[in-house]
Amino acid sequence: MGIRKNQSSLTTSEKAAFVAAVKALKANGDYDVFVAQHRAAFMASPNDPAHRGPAFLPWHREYLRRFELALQQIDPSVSIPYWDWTVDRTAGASLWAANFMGGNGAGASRQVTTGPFAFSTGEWTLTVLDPGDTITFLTRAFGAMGSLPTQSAVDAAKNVVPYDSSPWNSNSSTSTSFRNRLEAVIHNPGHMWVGGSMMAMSSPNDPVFWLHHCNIDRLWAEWQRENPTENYLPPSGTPGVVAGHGLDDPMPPWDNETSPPTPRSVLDHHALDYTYDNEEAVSPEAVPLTIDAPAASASIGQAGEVDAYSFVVSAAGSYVVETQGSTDVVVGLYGPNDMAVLITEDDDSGAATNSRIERNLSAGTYYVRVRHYSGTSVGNYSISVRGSAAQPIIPTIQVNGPAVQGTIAAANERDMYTFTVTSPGTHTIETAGNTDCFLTLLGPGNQTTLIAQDDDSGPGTNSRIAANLAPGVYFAQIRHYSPSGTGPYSISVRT
Ligand SMILES: [Cu+2]
Repeated sequence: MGIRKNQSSLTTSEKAAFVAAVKALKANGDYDVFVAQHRAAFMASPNDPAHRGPAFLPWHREYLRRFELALQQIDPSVSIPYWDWTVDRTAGASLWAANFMGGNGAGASRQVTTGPFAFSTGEWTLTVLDPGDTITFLTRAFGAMGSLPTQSAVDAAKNVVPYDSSPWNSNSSTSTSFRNRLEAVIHNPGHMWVGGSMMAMSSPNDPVFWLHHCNIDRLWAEWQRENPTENYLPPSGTPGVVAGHGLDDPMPPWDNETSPPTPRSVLDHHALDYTYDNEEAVSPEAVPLTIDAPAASASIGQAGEVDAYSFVVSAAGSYVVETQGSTDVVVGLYGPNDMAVLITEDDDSGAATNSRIERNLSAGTYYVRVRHYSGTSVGNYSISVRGSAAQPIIPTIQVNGPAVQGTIAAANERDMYTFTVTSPGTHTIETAGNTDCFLTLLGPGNQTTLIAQDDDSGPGTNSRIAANLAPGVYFAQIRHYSPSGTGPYSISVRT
């Protein structure tokens, strides 16, 4: 998996390799195809598939990845570096040195005259220009049109949820649209601060475009990791949304390909086979927790830190993951056996602002991630996992009472219920909902004697058992028909 690094940490030879691959792509003509794709997206306005809409982030993720793969055809060691403008904010940054991006524009024409992309090298002539533009040399005008985003502006943007909101364009509120906040408040100023060629529809003519957008993509990936329950919006077919911006819309200009990219297809950047160099810092090795051991002390020592834990469930049952202390932490529970599968997240169900997750868990390894509710705060906490595998909490179903809501939250989960028969006769135990439940009836008076099992006798794929039962205590166990299936359901008992 390729690692995209902070440009300020690149070695001299890594910088040289990136520059050489970019110039080779320019020489073979492919670079300008990329520039033309970006210009064409803007020129399709008001049907721009790439900007001022929800797909701004997915489109550029796909676009950067294709550019990176093209560079790797030339030199497999190269990845796109990112430019963290919250740190490297002046013309004196090493980013602008003559061995990398070259410097600011000079004179009234703002021509870039230093570095590998200076017109005078004869190797960087702009051929894809905005309509009416005739300048074929790279131009920059640092700071003339605005200032670079600050760390606090980035932090504030990363706290915005949901992903996007109506009207799904540049008018979406920057307090209810993470996408528009990032696009308008963080991304646009980067283009404007560099100025010159970066102001154009053909802005990829300036190679710093890729480093700037790489940082935008990194911030999106961080937001995704910190908000695992916030999904991409909107779904395809949402009225008023420009084609290409719905979750499953093919994204132009790649929409004629056999399996065209969609916003959905790029949501997991690891699946696109790259990662960022700072991800390990916030995804440490999981610290093992022992069930029913005293709480483990820990702390969120840095703003944005995410602590990771794991624990092993050997017997299915009800388990409680809980934090203690005065720090407002948020806990995510993942698994079983897959740290990428989110089971649930909790902020404040525990004492004070602590989090508490109680779940029926099947056997397997589970993962816990702990972060501060505020992306800028730190503090101490402790965390524990308690188990009641021997005596799981068994919810009671009232005969002829309301249906009880349940969820198969994890693969292989078994949910147990109990009900009491007071007068003998036929009792119908039935599930409802869209989840393919499998029902096992056990008893009376124990959880091991099998009375009946059923998969699909109810409506749809629901299960139903009608049994003549004597007075006593009975148990109904629900699992998903598929060992890997999950989903909500309800269960009722009627006479
Ligand atoms: Cu763009």
